Amino acid sequence: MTQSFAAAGTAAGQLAEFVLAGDLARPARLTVPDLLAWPQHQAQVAFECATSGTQHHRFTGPLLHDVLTDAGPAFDPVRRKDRLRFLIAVRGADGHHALLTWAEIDPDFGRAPVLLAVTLDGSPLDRAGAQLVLPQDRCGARHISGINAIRVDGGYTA
Ligand SMILES: Nc1nc2c(c(=O)[nH]1)N[C@H]1C(S)=C(S)[C@@H](COP(=O)(O)O)O[C@H]1N2
Ligand SMILES: [Mo]
Repeated sequence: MTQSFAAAGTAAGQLAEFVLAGDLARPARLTVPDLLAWPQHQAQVAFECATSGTQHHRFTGPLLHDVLTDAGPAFDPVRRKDRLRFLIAVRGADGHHALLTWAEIDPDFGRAPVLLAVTLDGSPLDRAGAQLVLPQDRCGARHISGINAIRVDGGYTA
């Protein structure tokens, strides 16, 4: 089974989509073409993989922060401390997953320019599904391809 077409559980010819859910005022289902509605950014990245060595790729897409902000996360936007307990869980259709904190991508905190990529080396990801891109990572493991779910969770406490 090739990862790209299994990615978001779609048959060939259909658009992949992912579920955006959790503590959000406006949960959504988004296709890769839907992601063109936000300002597009570009990232030229190099990352190391433990099994396949160093890879170089160019990605374009919206900032994860912009897309999630428009979904209405359940914190008070003027109280910065309110965001600090929010987590973002991202999952690929093959079950590969990773957690980010909201603060990691927030312009007031870590400001990581994390993308939801819609193209990879110039090719659209419409059928393969959106890809998480973390230009700041040395290791490629968080570059989740074939995203099928993103969950924002504000319930985390120690
Ligand atoms: N959905 C999914 N995305 C994934 C992985 C995976 O197993 N599943 N592996 C990660 C790892 S370990 C690396 S190094 C990069 C690049 O992997 P590739 O060479 O298989 O594209 O993708 C990441 N994204
Ligand atoms: Mo890897």
